[in-house]
Amino acid sequence: MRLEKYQIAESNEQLRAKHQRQFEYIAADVKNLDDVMQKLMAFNIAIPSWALGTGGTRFGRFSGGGEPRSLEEKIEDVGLIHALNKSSNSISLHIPWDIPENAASIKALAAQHELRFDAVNSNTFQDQKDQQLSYKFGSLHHGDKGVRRHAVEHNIEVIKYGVELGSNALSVWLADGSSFPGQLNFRNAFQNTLESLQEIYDALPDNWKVWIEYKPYEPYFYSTTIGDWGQSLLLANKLGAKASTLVDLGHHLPNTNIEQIVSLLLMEGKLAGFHFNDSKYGDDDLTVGSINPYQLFLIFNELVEGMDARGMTHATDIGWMIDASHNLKDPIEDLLQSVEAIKMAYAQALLVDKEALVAAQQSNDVTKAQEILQHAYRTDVRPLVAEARLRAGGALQPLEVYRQFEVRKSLIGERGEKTVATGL
Ligand SMILES: [Mn+2]
Repeated sequence: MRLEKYQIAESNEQLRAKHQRQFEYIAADVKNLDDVMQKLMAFNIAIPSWALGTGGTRFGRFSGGGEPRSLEEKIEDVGLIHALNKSSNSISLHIPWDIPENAASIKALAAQHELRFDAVNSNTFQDQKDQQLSYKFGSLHHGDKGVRRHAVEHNIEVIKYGVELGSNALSVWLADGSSFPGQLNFRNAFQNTLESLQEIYDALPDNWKVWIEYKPYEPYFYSTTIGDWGQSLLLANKLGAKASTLVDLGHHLPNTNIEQIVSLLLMEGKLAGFHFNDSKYGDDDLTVGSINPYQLFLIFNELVEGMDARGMTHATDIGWMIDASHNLKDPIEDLLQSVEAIKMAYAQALLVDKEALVAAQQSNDVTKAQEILQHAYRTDVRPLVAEARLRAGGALQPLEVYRQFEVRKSLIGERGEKTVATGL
């Protein structure tokens, strides 16, 4: 299933007059309009291969219809998203859920959809079929050298798949931890993890990076061996320049000030990238911006400020990726909503009057500082984001086009009502 350019153009034509009025209204007040539009058009967010199917809850999985049955079909789904929003030009693979058997043909298929491959993700949180050495008590931190070696070799294999696809980063998330006091010696667990990561680091090609993700709890409930950004940064600093910290928005205890973490990681040159999602209580993996869009804006405000301070290119100097799962919504609709929410927060951050904010901070004008941030946040930037999509060849209203042309119905027709994508 592909959406043709004329279908998107047809829909845009119907909406054009109304859009133009709304765009001109906001554009009149944007000081650096051309710069903002260029940045919005350049900004893309990678789609993870595991987000195209209906994810499970702890208690069960309710498949939607027309889920992708293969890596090829997952690429087609990301292609659909990108055709609509022109903001999702890459796919992040999870090994072994999505092993590219024939890298050349997978790359060619992706290129047909104007897609490339983002970071590859390893998996040492599940035992694979017939696996002799179990990850039940951890992987890279395991007390048994044989288990550690097995996990290291898996990561090196994932790098090899990534090299074939033109990817240049390995993303490592470990479930390693403990559920009961006394179960682990924390120092030994950390040292084992560091040694294992060092072996993986040594296997990285020259232009590659390793991104170290952290998470405070779950699946284990007493300790996690890489539990927070401090532990991740400690490892990244010990490993070297190719290692840095990956921030997953859902991997913090409630009310953590994530924007402050982002600011300091950027200051240290150690912010690798982002896994976007939203949450109310824990690692809920909800649609980005569905629960706390203001926090997302505050994070983007620090990202823009911190990247500008280091002269970084917003679109490409950090890895931007969604990491969410869906058990209620159509995954493609959910992803369209997530990308839209990210671009809105980014657009709002670009509108912050930075000079005025610096002046307010220097004079301790707390009221003014709040006004400046909230003025940007309360600006309806949707016409700006839509205009950027239009100029890039996408749809003014991606979700409406998706529904208008009954894409899911076509996918069910092609793939069937009862299909299950690989993943959790
Ligand atoms: Mn993640």
